[in-house]
Amino acid sequence: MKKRIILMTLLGLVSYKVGAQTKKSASLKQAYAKDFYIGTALNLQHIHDKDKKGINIIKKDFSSIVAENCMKSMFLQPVEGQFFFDDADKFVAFGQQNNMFTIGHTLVWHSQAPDWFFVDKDGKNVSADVLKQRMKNHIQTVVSRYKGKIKGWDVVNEAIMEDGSYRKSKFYEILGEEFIPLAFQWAHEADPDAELYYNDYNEWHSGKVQQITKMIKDFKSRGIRIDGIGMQAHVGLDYPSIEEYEKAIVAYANAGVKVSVTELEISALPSPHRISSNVADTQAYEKQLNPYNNGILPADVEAAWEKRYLDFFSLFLKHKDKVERVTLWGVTDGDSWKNDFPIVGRTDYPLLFDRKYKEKPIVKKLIHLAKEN
Ligand code: 9MR
Repeated sequence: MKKRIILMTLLGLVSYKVGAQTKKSASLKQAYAKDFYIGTALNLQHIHDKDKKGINIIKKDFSSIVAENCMKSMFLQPVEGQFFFDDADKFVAFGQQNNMFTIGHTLVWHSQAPDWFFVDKDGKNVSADVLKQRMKNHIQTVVSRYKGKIKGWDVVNEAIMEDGSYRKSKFYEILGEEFIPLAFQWAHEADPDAELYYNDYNEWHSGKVQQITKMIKDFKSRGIRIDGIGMQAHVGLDYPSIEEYEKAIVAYANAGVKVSVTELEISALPSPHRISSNVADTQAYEKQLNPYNNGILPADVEAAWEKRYLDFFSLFLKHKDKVERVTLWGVTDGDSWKNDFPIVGRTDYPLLFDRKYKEKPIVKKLIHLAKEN
């Protein structure tokens, strides 16, 4: 009898441990594997293996990665013809080693392009032919280097404004709207198997939706490859509405492409006066716009913030036939660009892991949500 009791106790302990481990090993990427990739953005600390705790989270919870900064053109080609690939190579190798759906961000973007790209030696705008040749060389050098390894490219980033007009960037000024299809064609030539995306913020504004769906249809009628729209999701507690975001997902899918939710984070701070993700649109610091600078979110704010994550993920699950990937813009709150945007020096709480790398309760809730759907 005594032996039996000891055996039962031991069995109980073992199954408790197994249960605890199963619980511990439940990960976001496993929970959503049947639905879509779950991605995150890697910074240089991750890429150079200096942030071990961050890396452990990335390996456990995410099935897709994108480089937050190191593949932007000012870093890849700071001087004409001189490419710097050290960081990007390490990023891509990490994706390969860990079998992750690896995304390249971004080939053509008005921001963080090197100054030399658009001007001649006298500082004057280059001709259309010269800019085309520079774009083609940049795109094809980068895409062919990672052929077969980068699975999808943000080919063009943030070229269309909320009212549907084209951003008056140097690309547009010198080449007109054709710079977008040209970029897609050159990327496709360099890696015919890579998926190609147009990526932008505030893509739920009706003017933007109209212009982007028109562009997709135009590409398709001309036989130019476009696989998806990257819908950045730098969102807040009260913008945009789920309905607005949903309408846009449906509109892009109806135009014949997949949708990826890119750059997702939900700010827990009071909304700034102007809503934009354009890095140039900063605002002055005001104390009342930085209310939780002691590292603690009040319970009611945390509850509202969790509800927003659950509402968005419920939406993504509802449209899982259209959504290829959902990518968070960073791992921990401490990593997030939102601490300095649109106001420098705030303490925000937008991501799934806290400043001490602790998983927030929302992670288990998102895992549970996936299991229910
Ligand atoms: O998160 C990125 C931040 O570290 C950079 O300073 C900033 C400027 O390049 O870019 C941030 O990422 C942007 C992304 O590349 C494109 N969409 C908007 C993102 C936030 O600005």
